Amino acid sequence: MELVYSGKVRDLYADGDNLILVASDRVSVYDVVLPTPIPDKGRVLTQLSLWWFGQLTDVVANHVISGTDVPAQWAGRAIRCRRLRMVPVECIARGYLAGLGLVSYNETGTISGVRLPPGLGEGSRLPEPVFTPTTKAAAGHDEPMTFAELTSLTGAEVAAELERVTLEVYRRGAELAGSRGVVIADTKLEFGLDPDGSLVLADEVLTPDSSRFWLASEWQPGRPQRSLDKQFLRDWSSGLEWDRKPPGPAIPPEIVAATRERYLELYARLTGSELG
Ligand code: PZK
Repeated sequence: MELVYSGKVRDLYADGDNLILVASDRVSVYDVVLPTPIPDKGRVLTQLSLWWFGQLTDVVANHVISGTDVPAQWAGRAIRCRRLRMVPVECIARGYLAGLGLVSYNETGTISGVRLPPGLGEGSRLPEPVFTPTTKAAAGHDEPMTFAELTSLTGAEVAAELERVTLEVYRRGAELAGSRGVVIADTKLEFGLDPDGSLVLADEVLTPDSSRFWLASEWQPGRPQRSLDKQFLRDWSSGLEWDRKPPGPAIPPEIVAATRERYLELYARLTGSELG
């Protein structure tokens, strides 16, 4: 199969008219891919994404053709999907302040043009989830875009639909996760258009690689939150003399095992079943 694109932790292949999206066991910390894989991470992310796509079929159509009709070497961690015309925008919904949303709030009191109340801090819950689209920069960093810029890129109708569907996916995901003790602080979605012009949810959805997951019992606004999936890796790596530039350090076996357990626990907690 032809490799179309290779990302930090995932790869995309073409199979005739279809695409095969493959999640690896690679893991990144501080944006650097480490040399040691986390066994089952690719399976957890793929199966979680497939589960969410299924939960969301009444909200939006998705690109999935099959989670099983994939080459045997990628069984469990690949999705066969329709090739779409992609909307070149990262559609982000934020329900809590973290990352670039926090930076924007501290500088301007706003995110994506939406004024927020004063006195919020790191990890604060927002009064309402906010849609914060960003450009997909070919190289370097993604830039926030205004709703007007989104409109000039996609047209008013698609822009309005992107906002509505992104916020609805976030609300539904956050509500379900919340009932199971998990905070979804924010999430990044990607959409395509099918040949008749209708919006289709693509890529991965509500996984720990595309979203910030916190344990509700640990959430405490006013300080950096503990990451549900990567906190062991962060704690271990922050004790090293590593400048957070490539190459990253090899992960010791006990940290690999603890991180793997966290991914499997996250899957079981959200979906209510163990990953086979
Ligand atoms: C597409 N990406 C990002 C995802 C990677 C890179 N259904 C689709 N149709 C057309 N293009 C894409 C998709 C999807 N999904 C997604 N780039 C193009 C990406 C996964 C692994 F390496």
